[in-house]
Amino acid sequence: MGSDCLFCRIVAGEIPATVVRETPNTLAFRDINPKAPVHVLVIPKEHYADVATLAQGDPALAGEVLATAAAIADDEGLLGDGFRLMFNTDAYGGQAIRHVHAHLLGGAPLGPMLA
Ligand code: D5M
Repeated sequence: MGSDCLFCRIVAGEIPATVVRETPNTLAFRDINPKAPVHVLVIPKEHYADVATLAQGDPALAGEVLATAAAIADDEGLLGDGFRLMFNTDAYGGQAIRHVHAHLLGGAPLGPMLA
């Protein structure tokens, strides 16, 4: 995808981000507009538009994204109290950036998702 994709540009080091974890195939960085005390985005370095194309195209890589998110939840002290991990997907899901990203949210009670 490259220069048209904001998150590909973060992976390439062309745009700064506060990186909290990097693995050979994934990158995690703090959300620029945090909605919770901990708000981290976890992405595969390879461009997939959304979680459906990622999970269907490379399920092992989807698993690596989840494993990276779990490791950060542990690092950030979220295990035990709990956290939210979510993928906004396409138009109805409210996905603004079309490079798949997991939102890892925690550090305070988040309330019910569907009230
Ligand atoms: O969420 C897209 C998320 O991406 C939203 O919470 C803001 C965040 N964002 C946008 N630009 C940046 C940069 N440059 N660094 C870190 N975070 C960023 P969505 O699920 O697509 O609505």
